[in-house]
Amino acid sequence: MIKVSAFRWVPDFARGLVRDLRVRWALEEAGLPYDVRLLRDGEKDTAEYRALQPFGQVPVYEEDGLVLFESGAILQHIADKSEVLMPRDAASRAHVVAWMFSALNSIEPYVLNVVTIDLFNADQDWAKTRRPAELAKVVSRFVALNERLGKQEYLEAGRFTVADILMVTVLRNLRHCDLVAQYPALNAYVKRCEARPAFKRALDAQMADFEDRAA
Ligand SMILES: N[C@@H](CCC(=O)N[C@@H](CS)C(=O)NCC(=O)O)C(=O)O
Repeated sequence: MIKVSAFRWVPDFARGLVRDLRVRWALEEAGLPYDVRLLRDGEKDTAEYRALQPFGQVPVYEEDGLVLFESGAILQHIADKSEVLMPRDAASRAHVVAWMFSALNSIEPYVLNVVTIDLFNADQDWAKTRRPAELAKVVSRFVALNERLGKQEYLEAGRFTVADILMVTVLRNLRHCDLVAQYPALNAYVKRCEARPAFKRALDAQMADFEDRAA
């Protein structure tokens, strides 16, 4: 049975955003059952876990002796098992992979820079100075994404693919603000993807796995 690592506990602001969600969503879309390895406090930094994930992060994916880290690589591996997630013709596949990299490489870092400012450093002078420039980088990419998604429902291949899982889970990191909502086609795209039953099952499963602790 496939096994995915996840945190037993994270603070509320991170619930529904932790990257095992991407893996759960892809597995749900592909119809592949999985177990979850819930990490207790400190377990991510044990030698045993670091042997699976060198940076002590989630998710780790285990399947019949295969161990993978990096959510993008894990999603590509899952997508290779299911045409639901990845078209089989070479050109379409290459384009979907390009959008996977785009979500992780051209969008996620800029989105996370804004998140880092807004959620962890909003009161700092450096953050106030830096935010407009970081916002501008996100905006320039959102303008392009909004234009594309105004013409087509999904990023590539004329249908939902694994690239959409990555893009939407990246964009969800901005749920604390109205940045995505300012771009109607982009906003509709996120909602369209989040309305998929597989997403709801994945999100419910991640949320159900978190342990409640007294504040
Ligand atoms: N590039 C990695 C990033 C993994 C990552 O940042 N995971 C976070 C949770 S979403 C984590 O484990 N953070 C704890 C830490 O970095 O110590 C991937 O996509 O798998």
